[in-house]
Amino acid sequence: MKEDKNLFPEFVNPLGREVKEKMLKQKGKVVWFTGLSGAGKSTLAVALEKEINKKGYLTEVLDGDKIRKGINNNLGFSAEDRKENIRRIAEVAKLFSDCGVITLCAFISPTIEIRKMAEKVISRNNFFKVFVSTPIEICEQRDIKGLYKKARAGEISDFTGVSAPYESPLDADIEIDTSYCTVQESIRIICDKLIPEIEY
Ligand code: ADX
Repeated sequence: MKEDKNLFPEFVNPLGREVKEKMLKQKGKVVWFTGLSGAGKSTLAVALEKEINKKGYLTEVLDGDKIRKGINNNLGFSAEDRKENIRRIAEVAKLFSDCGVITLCAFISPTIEIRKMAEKVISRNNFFKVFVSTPIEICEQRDIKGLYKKARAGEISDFTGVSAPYESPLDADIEIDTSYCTVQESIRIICDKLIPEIEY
């Protein structure tokens, strides 16, 4: 039987990003939080999600704990695994943002090379980088998950900031040190710059 392409035109010409952005009345974007474990990346991503949801924006939060339990549950913390972790996350974030969703990614993403790779997958004008620059002393004092203590005791290897590197970005769209800035202040600073980029 001859295939009738007109039966399902949406399969022949799938809806493009622009149509989806028009439907959602927002412009897709990946907001990428980088920083040490305990710096406040996920806290800020969740708080930002709540704030912009109130303004009517559709969002999705991706963070280390969620992704590493699911799609990336076969990856550890070697340099190679971290690269693969971020590569997959960047591809997923691209899919979401191509649907017009504001995608909030909270990952240590410790090296310039890794973040460049993510930015390349996602594309520069779709990528909004937030450096959560809370110093290691503060992250270690907080030690919410008790991981710094274990890393210092040698029970966890390749721990970022202790036995594995973290390279600070020099080109972030926004830098926030959560030891000075409250969550509320941080969200205001991010929104002032982000909203003009995502409003339709
Ligand atoms: S990344 O380096 O590959 O970007 P990711 O953000 O996914 O890391 O995961 C970081 C989280 O994994 C941390 O917040 C912490 O809870 C946990 N973790 C477990 N082991 C390590 C480790 N060796 N280094 C850093 N984080 C670790």
